[in-house]
Amino acid sequence: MPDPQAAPVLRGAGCAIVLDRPRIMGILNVTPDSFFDGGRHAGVDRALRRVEAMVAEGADLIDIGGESTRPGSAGVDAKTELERVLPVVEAVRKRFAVPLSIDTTKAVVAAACLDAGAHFVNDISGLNFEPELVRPVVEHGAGLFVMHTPARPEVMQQHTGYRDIVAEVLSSLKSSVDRAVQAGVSRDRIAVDPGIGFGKDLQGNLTLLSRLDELATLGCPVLLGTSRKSFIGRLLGLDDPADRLHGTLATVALGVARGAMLHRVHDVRAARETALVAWAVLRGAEPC
Ligand code: HH2
Repeated sequence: MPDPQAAPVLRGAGCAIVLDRPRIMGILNVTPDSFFDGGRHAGVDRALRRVEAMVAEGADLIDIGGESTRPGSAGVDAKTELERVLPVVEAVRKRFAVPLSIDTTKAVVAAACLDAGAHFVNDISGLNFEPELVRPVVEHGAGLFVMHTPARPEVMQQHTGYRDIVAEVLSSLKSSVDRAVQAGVSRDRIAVDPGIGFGKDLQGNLTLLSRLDELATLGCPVLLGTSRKSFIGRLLGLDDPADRLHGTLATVALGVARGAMLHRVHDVRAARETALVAWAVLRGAEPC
């Protein structure tokens, strides 16, 4: 008999993340041009050092990306993306037991990284750019993060007009989840993400964050990615992403209060401590 009190679990290929407390996804961009950490961790040696540091800070999952999706970026071809991420996935898998997700919209990149031992795919397009990306996910029994974006990064900030942003994001994510399930991904392998900063203006981001709890109707764990993003800079008049940690932590705490159990961040220790204290206060009890 399943225990009705048991915490939900998010399954990946050969691993499971127990959502008995908020969990932290550490960002590892092996790109030259990501908006915050571009150029800092490219190459296997630097990437390994970064993973070691994030694991020591308590990361529950590491998200490896080889293509910047900042607003206006044109993207890279699959060969370039693979040359960046594949050696890193292989090396991290050899050295660390921490679950890995590959942040890609390309089926061929997802397949190669899952073959190399990644446990999850993080698709910012929610299966819209390359719907066939779902196939390697099914074949490997991998987990899948589906995020909302209305368009490709190059043009997404021309698509920030919504009649009801929460309803539209919900309906798009529901379609992503339904397509994943129809293709054979079990529901306990899927998490949803509203895509903060992706085709949203300041008001849109704030509306989504203030009504984040409505994503629970999708029946999947919620991943939130606000880390050092430009809406925080706009709110506080801070142009440099390096100055946006405190603003990020406010969104982590309130994201926990509104049901986000996974947080994609650059600053693992700060976000983990913020999330765990917020969780304890919310429940009036220590994390078990
Ligand atoms: N944000 C970014 C990239 N991938 N994936 C999910 N699921 N959710 C997000 O909010 C999200 C994401 C953008 O941030 P970052 O990776 O730091 O920058 P860049 O795209 O410039 O590499």
